Amino acid sequence: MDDLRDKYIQLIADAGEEAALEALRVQAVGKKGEISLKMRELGKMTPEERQVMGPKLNALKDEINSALSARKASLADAALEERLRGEWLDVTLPARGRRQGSIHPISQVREEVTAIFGEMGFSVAEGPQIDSDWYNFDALNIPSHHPARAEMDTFYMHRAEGDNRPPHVLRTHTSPVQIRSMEKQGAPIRIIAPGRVYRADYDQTHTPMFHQVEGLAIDKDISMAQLKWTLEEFLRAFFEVEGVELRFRASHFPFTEPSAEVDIRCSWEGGQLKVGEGDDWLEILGSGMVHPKVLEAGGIDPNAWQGFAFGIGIDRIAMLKYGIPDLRAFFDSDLRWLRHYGFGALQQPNLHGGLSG
Ligand code: 2U9
Repeated sequence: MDDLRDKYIQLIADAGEEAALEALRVQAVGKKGEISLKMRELGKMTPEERQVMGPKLNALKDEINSALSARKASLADAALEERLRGEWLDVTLPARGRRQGSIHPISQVREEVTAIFGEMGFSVAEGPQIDSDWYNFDALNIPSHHPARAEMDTFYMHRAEGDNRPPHVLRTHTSPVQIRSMEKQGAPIRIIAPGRVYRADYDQTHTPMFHQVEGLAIDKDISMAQLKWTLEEFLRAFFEVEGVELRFRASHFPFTEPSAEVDIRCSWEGGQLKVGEGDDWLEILGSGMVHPKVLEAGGIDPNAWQGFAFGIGIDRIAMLKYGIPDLRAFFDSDLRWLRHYGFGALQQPNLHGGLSG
């Protein structure tokens, strides 16, 4: 009996894993285990022998069960210790930096422009980027022989032989959007049309795709004075300068009459633009009173209505506001350029002029 005890106590102490302990339990105290078989033999013993052996076998069974439980617990403890040794965590390590995206400067400027004109009562109109040459040119008083049509370096859509649909172009300005809005909603109207436009041109200040925002206000008695006020308000809000000063220079566009190019007073000290001070003038946008022929093309009676229109290059005013010298930086996939000008993931100028990120 003592041999049996010593054997199992030793085997239990040597067991290295839970499965081995379970096998030992079956071998010793399971239904057909060594000790259970011995207990069955009690029936064949004399009452005297049974009185001695019975309690001894019961005690042995208890002892083995306790040893099994104790060993099982200590194996579990050891396994936990081992896991904790392998899975330690240094809570003093600096946190891993999160890569954060940020709004593209063009999108940001477009939002700024939309918000400013929105407060003045202009809503946003959108339209197709591929349009017929009628919407892009004829409706804007640019007939086929007109030099402006050639000047605009237009991308024409390819047409298969036998395709008799009117020629389509990548819009060279957002003006077709205003024509479509005039047709759809009639007068009075106050809209801005921001969006992508396309011209075959590529250098430091031109990219084949760029962004414009054009504005249109038509009512019974809209005047140049209201155009001037609107543009002054816009430029003051956009450049965040109280004293913006504008200069209207007579110009010519086929779609407006009279037409004016608008400059703002500025200085270029140390290569940095300051709006509202200095002795320089910077051309910033084009504008004018909508040509009667253009009103007519949009289905609006030029004898009853009149209006102003303007066009602004979003990329250009974004470059001026944020000091980006090369337009191509906006469309280059190498974002280090933009980061350099304050548009990186870590510095994120937001709509309210602050830095976040
Ligand atoms: C309609 C009637 C008139 C929009 C106008 C300009 C003057 C203009 C340029 C600014 C910089 C184009 O992006 S740019 O190169 N635009 O000078 N745009 S008036 O006139 C319109 C538009 C739509 C129905």
